[in-house]
Amino acid sequence: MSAPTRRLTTAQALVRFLSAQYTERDGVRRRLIAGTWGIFGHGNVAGVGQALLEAGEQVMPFHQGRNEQSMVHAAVGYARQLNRLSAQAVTTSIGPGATNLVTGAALATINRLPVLLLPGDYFASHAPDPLLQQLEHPVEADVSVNDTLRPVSRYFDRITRPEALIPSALQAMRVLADPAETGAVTLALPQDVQAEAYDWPEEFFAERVWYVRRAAPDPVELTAAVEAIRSAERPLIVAGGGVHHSEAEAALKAFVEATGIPVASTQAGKGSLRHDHPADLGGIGHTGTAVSDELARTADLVIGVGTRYTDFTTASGTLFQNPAVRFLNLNITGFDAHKLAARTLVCDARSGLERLLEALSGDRVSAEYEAEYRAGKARWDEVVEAAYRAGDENAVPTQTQVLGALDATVGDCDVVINAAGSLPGDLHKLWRSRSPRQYHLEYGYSCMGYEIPAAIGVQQAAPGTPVWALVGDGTYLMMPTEIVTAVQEGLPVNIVLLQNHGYASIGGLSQETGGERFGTAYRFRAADGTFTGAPLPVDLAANAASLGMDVLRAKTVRELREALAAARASDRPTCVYVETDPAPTAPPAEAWWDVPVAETASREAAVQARERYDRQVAGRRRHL
Ligand SMILES: Cc1ncc(C[n+]2csc(CCOP(=O)(O)OP(=O)(O)O)c2C)c(N)n1
Ligand SMILES: [Mg+2]
Repeated sequence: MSAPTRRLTTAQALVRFLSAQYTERDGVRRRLIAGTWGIFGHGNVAGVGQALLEAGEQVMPFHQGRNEQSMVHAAVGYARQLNRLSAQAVTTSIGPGATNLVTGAALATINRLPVLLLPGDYFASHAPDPLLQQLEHPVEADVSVNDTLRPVSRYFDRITRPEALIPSALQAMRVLADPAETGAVTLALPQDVQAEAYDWPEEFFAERVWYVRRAAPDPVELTAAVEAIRSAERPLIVAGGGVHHSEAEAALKAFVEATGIPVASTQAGKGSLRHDHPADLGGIGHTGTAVSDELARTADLVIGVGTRYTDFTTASGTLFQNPAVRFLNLNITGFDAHKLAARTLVCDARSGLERLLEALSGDRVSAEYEAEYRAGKARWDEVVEAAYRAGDENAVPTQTQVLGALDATVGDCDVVINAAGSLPGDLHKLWRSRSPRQYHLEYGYSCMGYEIPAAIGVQQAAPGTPVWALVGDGTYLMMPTEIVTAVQEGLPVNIVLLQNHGYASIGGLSQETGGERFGTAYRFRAADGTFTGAPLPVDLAANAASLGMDVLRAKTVRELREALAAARASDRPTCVYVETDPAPTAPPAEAWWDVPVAETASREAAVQARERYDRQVAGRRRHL
């Protein structure tokens, strides 16, 4: 007797299959692919589009996006909010719809966050070649524009026959659900194959649970790690995004309370401890706090937990200056664990911290060390207070005063989203995270335009939670269009739009590195041809209103506070628009960041910047 089959198109089979996939961790089961974002064109409308229609909203919820890149951002926001235990798919047409995915895919993969990409592709039959939007490679005939997704995907296949979907779909789910491998996963779907019928084995559509394992530490590595911690006098934990992905916050808290070891965090790891925990030192590195960076300079053991050690964290290799410093890296991937020539503990963050704590039994840092970092933390709290405080309620707020007003508005579980501009640095130094999911900084790719679509994904993942997308004017202009989606879906996301007429961040960086702020302000051309004229008469608040948001314009600190409270109380998508005072109220950088400066130049600013640069480079260490 032959096994039962079901006759469906490839696209219908894929949608049915995706709707039956689940993850499970700690006894909790979730849909692996909870919904599908889509924009239709000839590359997917009759295949995946028809299949989604036939499946219906109950089987596979569908969300309409405005731009393929921002659909990926929304999916990434969703997956991050749910600690990678649930993800979304994104279907696109072929050609421009597909290549618009590349930036989003890179962002997902670099941040180690799952998203399933389903771009349409050329006809597997090659019958109508070249079809509209098809790349004709004169030598490699099987290459399509979708091949641009290969380097930014953790798994890639082109499904050139219906039955080829079966092994690839299973591999795709494995990668999405695997904490050590996850990122963007691409199944490119030739247009003709999407619509082709096949007799699928019924078993392909059975419910399948992808168990998200908590890999335990290896006993030999554990013994060595315990020894390293016992013999350290000035240990410092660097908490990265892995703490959140693993939901290891409580284990980390128990570990630091037992050992007294303080925690500094990366952008992805901030909020691993509550900001007012005595062992929480705030951000580390170029955008870190004075207390974190001072401890990093003098630490004899740096314990990285779930961190990739980007240049911002290591101050481009200049931060860890103790000649005796050693590293111990607890990470789910061997790739990250081995960075900085570390001792490794390749395991899940939560299970690793729990096992370390058991094995350490009673070891604690000295009282002097604890008193030292507590005093440093208290000093930094005053820096935050000063940056937040607005003396005059009727004055135009500075950017850090905007953060102060938001700090006074949010509750413990509000989510604050940001990715690029001068805000990430200010937030890393100043934000007081009150809960693990509150601080949502995308700083692996630092992609302008992530914030608004990500807010939609976060809101889908956390209904009822106030969500704030913080955007500069440059970032807003990069990608405001997903506002329409928030309006369409009735999602009450909030945007705080800070107008400072251009790229304050890159302007400042340009100034420091000899570029004299060239090309970073949004201003009219002056008589000399440079962009140094009056600010542009662009009304971004009116733009947000035109896309369907409620808009509140705040001109003073008082108006801002009222507007933020009103936005939080509203059940409509609301934009709080504020022009900021450029007065520098943000604390300066406590550590360097390597941006190479012209080695030869005729302008004095660059010559001086290069002298400063050479002094900084000299401080770089290679940890071997
Ligand atoms: C997509 C993208 N393009 C370029 C950059 C480089 N970049 C980083 S910050 C920035 C300017 C951001 O301007 P705005 O949002 O107004 O924030 P501000 O710097 O004024 O705080 C640019 C161009 C980037 N991070 N992402
Ligand atoms: Mg700006």
